[in-house]
Amino acid sequence: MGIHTSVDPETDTVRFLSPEGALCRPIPSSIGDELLVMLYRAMTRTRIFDGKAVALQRTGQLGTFASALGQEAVGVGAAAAMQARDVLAPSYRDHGAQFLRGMTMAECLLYWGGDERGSDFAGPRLDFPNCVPVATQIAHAVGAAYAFKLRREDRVVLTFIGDGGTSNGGFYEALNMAGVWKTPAVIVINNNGWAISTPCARECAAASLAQKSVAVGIEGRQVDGNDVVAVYDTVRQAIEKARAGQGPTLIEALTYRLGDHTTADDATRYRDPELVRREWTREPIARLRAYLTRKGAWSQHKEDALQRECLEEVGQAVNAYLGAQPADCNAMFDHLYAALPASYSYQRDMARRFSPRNGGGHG
Ligand SMILES: Cc1ncc(C[n+]2csc(CCOP(=O)(O)OP(=O)(O)O)c2C)c(N)n1
Repeated sequence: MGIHTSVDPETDTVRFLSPEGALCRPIPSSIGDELLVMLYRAMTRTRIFDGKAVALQRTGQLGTFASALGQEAVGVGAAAAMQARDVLAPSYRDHGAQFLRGMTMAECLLYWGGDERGSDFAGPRLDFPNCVPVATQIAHAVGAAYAFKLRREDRVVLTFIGDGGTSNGGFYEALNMAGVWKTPAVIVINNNGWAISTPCARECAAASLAQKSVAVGIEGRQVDGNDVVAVYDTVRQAIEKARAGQGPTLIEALTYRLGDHTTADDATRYRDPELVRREWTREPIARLRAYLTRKGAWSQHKEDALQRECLEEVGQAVNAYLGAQPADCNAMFDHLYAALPASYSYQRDMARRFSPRNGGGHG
């Protein structure tokens, strides 16, 4: 693969489905209706979960939450292209991908409820936990991928980063080493237009974020991140390439954050509602539904059944989360150090003393 001199945001963007759900070009024959329906179901599941998680936070039952509203195609499309033996290194907005990997909804709620047991996935044991420090997950992903290469293991690491995260120095450093070591890593930039209240154009003057691959000698691609088929197909090719020993790929997925940054944010304070309304006409779920419905592969009856099924699943997860025995106060000190430093030991002793579980709380 030659070094790209540019990635043209107008002409090089991979897209199969238009915002109206019409075909822009033929979908590869390897992507059948069964797979498309699976992707549709996974995106819908994520959206229904998001709605409930925000409601839980608003009613004081969840600490905070970063919704993936509008960006479901990026996480779902990318994770669907992975094998079980591959490893996911997620950021804090990637539960759509994590659900497909086998993280449960109850685990996700525990995590956002401040309980570290939510990061101890029963399913994908080797996937990384959520990374809140911006851009640090790229170094983790590239490091793990380098280890797989050194051990000659047939595994690929996939990681996500936001548009704002690509302005962080850690992103460049990790990307640089991914290129030098030719690690089997796929780095997906979730360009949702915003780093909290900072629009993408205010943090980077490049014509595209995919271009950042050029400086480190790796392949860069840009896809319509609201088209789950484009995300899936591009990530699948990048994973196959990485598995074949041909190195990493940087993929920029162009999407839009339809919700607030997190539940601690109010996006109406800095966004034009007219623009947000326009973005709602491009969102990924309605787009795929329109395509599938026109093909006869989806119907109102199936939609109603799916909505019921997802609400039921989310309801059960909420019950499991709310019914979970609170974590012991020692838990927050348990996995930090082999030998706890004195200042932390003191804090742990105080926590134990004041813990209601130990009959404390009154000093
Ligand atoms: C190292 C670091 N610096 C600052 C923050 C505070 N912070 C949290 S999210 C965020 C913006 C990230 O924006 P982007 O990468 O575009 O991702 P998005 O939230 O849009 O998915 C910042 C600055 C942080 N979590 N970590």
